[in-house]
Amino acid sequence: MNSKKINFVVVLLLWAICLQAQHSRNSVAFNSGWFFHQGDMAEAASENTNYTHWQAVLLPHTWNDKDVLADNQRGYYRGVGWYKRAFNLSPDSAKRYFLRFEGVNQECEVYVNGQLAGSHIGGYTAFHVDITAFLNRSKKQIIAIKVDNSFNENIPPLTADFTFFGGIYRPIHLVTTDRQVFSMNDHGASGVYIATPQVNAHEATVQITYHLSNYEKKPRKVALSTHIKGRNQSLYTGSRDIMLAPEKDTIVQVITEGISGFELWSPESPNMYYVESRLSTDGKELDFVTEPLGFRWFRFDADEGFFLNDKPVKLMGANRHQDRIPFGNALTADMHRQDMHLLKDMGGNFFRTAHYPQAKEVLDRADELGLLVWEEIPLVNEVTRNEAYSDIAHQMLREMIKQHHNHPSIIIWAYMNEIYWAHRFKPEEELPARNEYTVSLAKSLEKLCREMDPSRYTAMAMHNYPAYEETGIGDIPMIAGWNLYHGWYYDQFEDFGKFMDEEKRKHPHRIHIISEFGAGGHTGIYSDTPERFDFSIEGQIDFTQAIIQQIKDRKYIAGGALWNLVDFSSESRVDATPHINNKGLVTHDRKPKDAYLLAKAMFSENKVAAFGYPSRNEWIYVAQHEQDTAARINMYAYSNLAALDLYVNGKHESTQGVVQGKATWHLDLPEGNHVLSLHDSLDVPPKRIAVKIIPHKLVDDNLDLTVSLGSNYSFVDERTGLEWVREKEYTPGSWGFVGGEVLYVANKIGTKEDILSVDFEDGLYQTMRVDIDGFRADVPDGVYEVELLMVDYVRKSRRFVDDKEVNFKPGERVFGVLINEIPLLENIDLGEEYGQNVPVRLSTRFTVSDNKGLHIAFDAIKGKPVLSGIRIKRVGY
Ligand code: GCB
Repeated sequence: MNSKKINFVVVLLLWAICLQAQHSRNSVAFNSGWFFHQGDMAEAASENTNYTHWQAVLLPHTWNDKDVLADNQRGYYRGVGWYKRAFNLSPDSAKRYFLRFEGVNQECEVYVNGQLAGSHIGGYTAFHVDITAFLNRSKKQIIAIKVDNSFNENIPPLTADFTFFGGIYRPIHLVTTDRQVFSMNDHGASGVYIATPQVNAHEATVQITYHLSNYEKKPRKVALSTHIKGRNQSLYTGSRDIMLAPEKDTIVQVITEGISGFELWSPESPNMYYVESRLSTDGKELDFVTEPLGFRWFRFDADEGFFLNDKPVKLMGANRHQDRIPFGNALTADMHRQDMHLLKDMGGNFFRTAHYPQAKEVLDRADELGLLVWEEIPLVNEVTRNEAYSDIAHQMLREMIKQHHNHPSIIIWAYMNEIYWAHRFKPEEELPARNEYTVSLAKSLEKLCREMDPSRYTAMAMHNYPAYEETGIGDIPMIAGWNLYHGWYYDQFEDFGKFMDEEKRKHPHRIHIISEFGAGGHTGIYSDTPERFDFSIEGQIDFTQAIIQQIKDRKYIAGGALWNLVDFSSESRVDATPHINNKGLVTHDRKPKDAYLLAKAMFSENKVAAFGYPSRNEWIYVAQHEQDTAARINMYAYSNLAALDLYVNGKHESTQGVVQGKATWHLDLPEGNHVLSLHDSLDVPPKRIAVKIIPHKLVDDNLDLTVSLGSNYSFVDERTGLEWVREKEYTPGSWGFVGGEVLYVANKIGTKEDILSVDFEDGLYQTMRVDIDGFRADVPDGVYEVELLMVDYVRKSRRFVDDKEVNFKPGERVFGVLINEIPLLENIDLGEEYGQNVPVRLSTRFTVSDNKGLHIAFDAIKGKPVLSGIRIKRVGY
């Protein structure tokens, strides 16, 4: 043979091998080439492909990625959006064609060549649409998809603290099969359901239930073969003949006992196996699917907590929302993966898919990384009392359980979150009927879970509200999940333990788990004296530490999931970062906060150590008296070692014990740059910090004093790093406020209202000194620019706001402002001239002479003057 011929044979051989590797089922990603139109459009479903008012998009896609951000508009588009694309396909009459949608929020109609081929309700589970009958014989096919995320009282969730992004936000696949297949019409699932009814460390029984479809008009005999395999290892191969009934599904169970030679699945060793299932006839493959399998068993005990493979495991981790700014919920597989790695690297072994079923990618990674999962359907805050709502809730539960049935990571199915939360807004007389309905819905969902999957536990997440006890709803699920925020929304940290111990006393046989606990943390808010609900990084640290410790101290608490792994979008939420719930352990762009590092230290078994303040490198220290010339800086490190040695600029500073995951140093540092390091053996990168001191006496020629009033924290504008230092009281020769008091609303410092149009500075405007007399700074003679920041706020304590208009309140806050007795403003009426929650920023230039310094005085005429911030900057001599 000449070499050309040899090459030819090799190519042919390779081709043959490739063909063999190709399976009869062909699934291709179908995410490119789409056009999108926001809004409804007559004829959108037609075969017309004039895309004049359409925009080219790549799936996954959401239309709300930008309008949930700070856009000075309340609300986000909830309505119809259309997706359309043409593609070439000459259908083979011996094949079936399906579209597999992994997630579309929340109602969807699929049109193929102008005809409705299928529809789906519910935004968080997958579904299949059989398009075979709608394909043109000619090559060109047009798919148009109508998606609607409008409020619909029949579809959960009705209300919730997260954004209901609309769109085809998870991938689509075009699946081509033969006419005998693993069912494509069983709730968007694979048609293969695996269980291990008996398993120990050496031997297991694997039970596989197959749903098989035959699209032919006559019965067909097929061979069903099953191959259980691990990496380079085969555990079982078997085959049997099955007679498939015509044009309907046949259900077959394959039970194989005595499977051995496997390694168990656990968080430390997540050994995965796969079940390959093949349908064939006369040696020709008809269909092929692969599903995951892990060998493990588990149980919960009311007193002792959770056991995996008979070993006690404290379930510690976080909840995870699926969005990311500025992509909304349209995340790439890599983004989902990144979150799972963050959780694993934090030392977590557990997470809750709050508040809805999540992407396949998430559960695949949970299997592979060894994360135990609580998965739930989105019944949040309240229910609608009608049949349609109940039917859809049941359908969601069925879909979730079927679709994710085979993931060894899943241990809990749940179906309600704080389902009495909205009680507070309902008429009192409605509550008994509402409760009765909710309880019966819970019973029915519970029953469905247990029937469909007796191998998992069931749960419900409750909050500390008496109706759960009064209605007995807490007794329905197998596990009582608790969403608790002691020391954040209410009470003190230690009340958490008291609350749980009381629950344990009342219900000694219940299994308890903490389904949520968390505090807000803003990476621009820092305080040496954190307070409840101030959003300071230190407050988040203290909360996280105190609650984790109390969970660890109680054996009967099976575990806890922090709220939330990530900062997530909640369009109508206010707080220190409007539109975002910032209880994340990492920021929305996935940068760890201190609480993440602390949790890692408290969860991890391997040795860990890290410096605190991962995103802070500059400290401005405010000298408190004339002799105060060194900056007092609190520095933290998080670790699970007993003690840590700190070195400052190469010199040993001190050894500090690690208490509940954290070591603290109070450093006195001169102005300048410093390098902090831990012992070399720990391999922790040194932390470089820059320290500035604002002296007691303001003598600096380049003075630029930026002060946050009425606050217990300093506020960093994260766009530029500009820090507004915490206020102090005026003393002669120095600077500070005169008179007034710190604003508290409902016992929380500052207002937590959305200060309109200044989305990076809300935390600065939100705190203020009320009824302030003035501000003095004994600056040297010269020209100064003086800026005053103030806001008339809405005097309410509320978490969510959907006001569409600015509220004007004339005559309630009228005052004058004088600088060194010269009137700057007379009769300013904040509520009338600007409106509530509208930031007011006034500035002027003023020449200080005769060593008089600056004296800004507020002259109250009606109501109380307010001041949130002041900037004094020297601009001339
Ligand atoms: C809860 C809810 C969750 C909220 C969280 C919070 O209890 O279940 O959806 O986001 O509180 O941050 O207020």
